[in-house]
Amino acid sequence: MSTAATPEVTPRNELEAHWMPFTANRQFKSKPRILSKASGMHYWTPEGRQILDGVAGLWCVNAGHGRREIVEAVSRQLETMDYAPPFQMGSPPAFELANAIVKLTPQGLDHVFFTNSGSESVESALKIALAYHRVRGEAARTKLIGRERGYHGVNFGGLSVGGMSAVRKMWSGSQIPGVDHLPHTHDLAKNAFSRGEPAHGAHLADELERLVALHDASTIAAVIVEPIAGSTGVLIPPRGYLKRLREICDRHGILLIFDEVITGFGRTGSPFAAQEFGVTPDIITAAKGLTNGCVPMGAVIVKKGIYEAFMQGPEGSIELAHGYTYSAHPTACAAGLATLAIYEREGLLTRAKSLAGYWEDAAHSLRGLPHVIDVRNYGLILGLEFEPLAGKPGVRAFEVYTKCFDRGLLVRQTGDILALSPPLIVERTHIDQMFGIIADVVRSL
Ligand code: PXG
Repeated sequence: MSTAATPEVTPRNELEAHWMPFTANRQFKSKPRILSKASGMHYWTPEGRQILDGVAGLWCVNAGHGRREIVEAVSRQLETMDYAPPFQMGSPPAFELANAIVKLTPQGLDHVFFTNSGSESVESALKIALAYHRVRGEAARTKLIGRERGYHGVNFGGLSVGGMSAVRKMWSGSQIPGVDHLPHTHDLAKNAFSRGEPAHGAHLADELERLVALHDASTIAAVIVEPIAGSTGVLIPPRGYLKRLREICDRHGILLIFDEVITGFGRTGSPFAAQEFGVTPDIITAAKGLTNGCVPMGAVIVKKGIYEAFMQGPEGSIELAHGYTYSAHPTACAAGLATLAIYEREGLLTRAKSLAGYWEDAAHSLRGLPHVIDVRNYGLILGLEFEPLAGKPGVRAFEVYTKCFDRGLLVRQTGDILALSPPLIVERTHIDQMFGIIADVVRSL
């Protein structure tokens, strides 16, 4: 027994103060999973157990962990200048990073607005879309269209255009008005075990025509979709679907926003999914891989015409009343510049393409294992879906998740789906190891 004078600090007590995000706090705190060190493709637990990183942290550490060049760039920047106000002032790394980003984006997307996360990128993009129509004299275009099973972060705009019921329901009465949703594209009956883009479902883009007919194009500002939906379980776009969305948006003067928070920076085999799928949106939202996950940062990249629409009125007027204290933070910019330099030097933004075939074969070797009802993949992404346990949705995949961790592999679980998205430095031996562990765990269920 502990005494009042010398309280016994149990591990659980030490963990209590931190209200953990998107975490089953009580379950976690009774059986914690702690990571305390990382290098290359691996994490280590405090006890020294090595964990292979199958998810690049959380879809962000694309160049692998502990990259010396980023550490040194951040440290140099902190010593040179720790902070500079971003409003009405500028700092060199901000302009350098914006220039470096627009070299990677599809042609025509050449202006960058900096944020600090994916959620902030989404909020900024939605606000820019609404304001864009307004400054052009189309102020009635206030409606935003998202998609079922979309995830666009946790702030009110992103929550409202998002389509993840578990994330929305607590705030169902408090979402922003004027939002509608396209149907999701997940169709296991027709597309299970597709390799790459599923064949069936391009027609679902035509649902946008129905929403246009319902609301009238003159009231719709923008459509926002993830090219590949990540958080709701890796939903690959049906062949031709994104192109059709683009055509319908063009027909009706609606802006198309690609939320590339997870698909940006090489995940699909191209710098951005827009290039991979040959569809150019008007706005791209990004974050995560921009700084290799080292320093929080996001970006909204817009077409020239959008930026230019704002550059009017008195020259001394602030064109967009929006921004954050930490927009274009010098430390984040330094991390971003060092990260993009690594991506370029090591060819990481297209490396997923050369490994995609090997990845796909390894992934589809899981077909036929007990309870596996779908395997889907694109670039260096895997979605593995299990038949839910009767009356206990998510429990089966969570068991796989924890057993993988016990066996030394970090994966990501959402509902009854497991997602994999390893650092882009992954080697074939790591891929073999990942799928070997998953297969063993699934066989042991
Ligand atoms: N948009 C997309 C497409 C995302 O995937 C966000 C916005 C929000 O980013 P921030 O930086 O505010 O978290 C995300 C975030 C998962 C998982 O397990 C994915 C995300 C976050 C947490 C978990 O797939 N993506």
